[in-house]
Amino acid sequence: MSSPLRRAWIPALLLGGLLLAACRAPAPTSTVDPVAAATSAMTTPQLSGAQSGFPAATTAPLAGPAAGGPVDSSRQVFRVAFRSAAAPIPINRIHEWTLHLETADGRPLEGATLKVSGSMPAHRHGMPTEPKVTADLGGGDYRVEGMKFQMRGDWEITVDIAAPDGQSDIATLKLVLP
Ligand SMILES: [Cu+2]
Repeated sequence: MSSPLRRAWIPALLLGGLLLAACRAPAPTSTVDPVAAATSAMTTPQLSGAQSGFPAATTAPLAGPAAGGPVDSSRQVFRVAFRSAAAPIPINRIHEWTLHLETADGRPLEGATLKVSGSMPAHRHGMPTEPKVTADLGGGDYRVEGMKFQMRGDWEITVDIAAPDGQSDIATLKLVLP
């Protein structure tokens, strides 16, 4: 689990009713174990700085945003965008996402069956949770609960999509958590 993670802690406003984060000295570089850091982040929440907004690119990794996409699914059958309820995307905290699905021609995809999972391909591990789609919100929006990232770095979120008309495809959202 060694990882060349950057330890650039950035004092940040904490969301979700947490108190304003106090300014802290930067954590020591290169000696912080990611798991220990994640545990520390749980007791002393510190969210990373990150951009937000919808990048135009559909294939480049999304640089730690709280929202992104749309990206095309692998066979260009669907398009998928996401928004995290917690911004910036937190480390080691369960939070909720909303996925927005469209057909290739831009119509909202309602009534789809989705499976969501996440992985860090370079580390060959997944998320510590199994996210669940808990609501079809209409208009192509779906609520996903149980999102949790235990490490900073490069993630891939895989969305397995089965449309009511029988079409299916897989979309991959690439994400960098700084
Ligand atoms: Cu990892």
